[in-house]
Amino acid sequence: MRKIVILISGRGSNMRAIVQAAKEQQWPAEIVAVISNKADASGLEYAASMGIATVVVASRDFTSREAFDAVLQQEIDRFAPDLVVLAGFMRILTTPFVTHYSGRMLNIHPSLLPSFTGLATHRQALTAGVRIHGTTVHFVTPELDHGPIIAQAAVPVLPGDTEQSLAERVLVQEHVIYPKAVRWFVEGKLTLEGDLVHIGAESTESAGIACVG
Ligand code: NHR
Ligand code: GAR
Repeated sequence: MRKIVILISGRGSNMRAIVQAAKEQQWPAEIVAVISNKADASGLEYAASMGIATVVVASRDFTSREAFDAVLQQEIDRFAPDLVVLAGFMRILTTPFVTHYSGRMLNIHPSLLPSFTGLATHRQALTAGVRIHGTTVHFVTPELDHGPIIAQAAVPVLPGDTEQSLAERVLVQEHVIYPKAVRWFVEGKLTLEGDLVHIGAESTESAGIACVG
């Protein structure tokens, strides 16, 4: 069994989608802990209700990113995970931390990378006037939102869309592609060749989803 630690900051709907898929599809993997940098993250309750260990490392109690990341790393490594999954985790991570989990840490970002890195991606998309928006699962590298891309899903931007309506449409697809990408990782289907991700041949065609509105 591969061991997965999931990091959240809030609602944790992506975490929930991964926990449910692992259970329903009987992955050769176990979610061993859910760790939040915020004590009031509502996703913690769901994780606890599923019998998953929960940990809070409150980022606001730390004066430096280095100190926070050091404790976070210590807490993660107690569970000896094969994979660390960022699921709505809202803190930028330092280079030593990211390097420690090189090739075994994934993130889902709410845009079609390389467009719209950073925060407020749905606002960025509406401001840019793009007709297609979406979400990306990628390996985490020190440079924010620039790691090798594993899977993407595209959704239309519709007339009258608000940040919220667009976020909801994107989130539906996040819950499709993130469990799929994590499953590929635990099944050993992902290989990194430099900056590019290779997926076992039979899976590659479903790594890009286009949702026609
Ligand atoms: N860290 C590294 N080094 N590389 C990445 O690719 C990372 C990362 C940490 C988080 C997720 C990312 C996203 O998907 C992620 C990818 C937080 C911020 C941010 O600016 C930006 C991108 C992401 C996550 N956070 C503020 C900060 O100062 C705090 C914002 C808040 O607390 O609400 O850390 O979008
Ligand atoms: C998701 O849309 C995720 O892509 C995004 O936050 C939401 C978390 O939802 N992540 C970021 O913006 C990272 N900076 P969830 O907590 O319900 O999974």
